[in-house]
Amino acid sequence: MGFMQNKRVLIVGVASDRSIAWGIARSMHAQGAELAFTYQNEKLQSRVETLAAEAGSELTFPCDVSSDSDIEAVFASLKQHWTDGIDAIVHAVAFAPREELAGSFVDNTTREGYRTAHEISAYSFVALARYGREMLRQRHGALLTLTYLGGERALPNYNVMGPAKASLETATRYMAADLGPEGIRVNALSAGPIRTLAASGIGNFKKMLAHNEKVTPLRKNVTIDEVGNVGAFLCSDLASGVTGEVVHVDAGFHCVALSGAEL
Ligand code: NAD
Ligand code: 0WE
Repeated sequence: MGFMQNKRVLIVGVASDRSIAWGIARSMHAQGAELAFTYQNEKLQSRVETLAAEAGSELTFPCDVSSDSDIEAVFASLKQHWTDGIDAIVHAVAFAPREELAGSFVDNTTREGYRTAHEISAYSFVALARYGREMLRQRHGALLTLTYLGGERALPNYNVMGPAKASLETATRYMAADLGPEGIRVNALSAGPIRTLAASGIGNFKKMLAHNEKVTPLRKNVTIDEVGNVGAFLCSDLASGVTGEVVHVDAGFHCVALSGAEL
């Protein structure tokens, strides 16, 4: 029996079969979870429906996370199918204007870009918790978000996404403190770089992956399945004592200052 048997999970952030959210969904499905998915827009609808079917799910709902009414509608619909609540919500969403993910942070970060990055990449996690709170409370559920080391340390081009991830990680701790008394856990998973749609078109991403593979303690890049397994664990009862945590799934990159390979 899988460790997510009888668990009901909402997955927000699948765009393709390379999405980190898809890696998490696949792992959860393998462990027996029942899944529901949202898709950002009609362009992604059929792709998400196909992937959902692969994971044994017919529950897909439109949701642009910048819209409170979209988020509210997702839980209203979900309640019709899952009347006694939900066990987990996975948030794997980020966005900043492309022009701001390159070059000088100070010169290229606009008021509007900063606002957008924070709204879509950080506030949306809080919004999902607000609207999902009652369903999560019913089953002592868990919330999980995806973050990146760029929220802790500066690196080229990540720019405005850095402060947005820092905000997301701090929100994770405040949410853990707020929702803990209701038995709801809140964690973040900090993944190493992975080639997904969100990484496509990022300058030098290929170089970054090649460099990473040489310098991480494990001397490799992580896969969406490796991230997926830890995501499933964090949303399961195996992690019943873990909340407010940021778990790195990055082949150890965060823990070294020099790899030793360059000496
Ligand atoms: P992805 O492109 O597959 O997923 C990003 C998702 O965000 C897409 O499904 C997209 O539809 C969704 N999205 C963007 N704006 C939205 C909106 N307004 N409403 C609803 N959905 C919206 O890329 P990914 O790499 O799987 O990204 C998932 C998460 O993982 C992000 O939070 C990202 O920051 C994080 N992450 C990615 C990496 C990496 O290297 N790929 C590393 C660490 C963390
Ligand atoms: O969080 C991310 C990327 C998120 C992202 C990606 C895009 C591309 C398309 C946010 N907004 C947009 N806007 C778009 O128009 N990652 C962790 C992946 C990533 O992005 C980088 C990285 C890594 C890693 C950008 C620069 C340097 C490293």
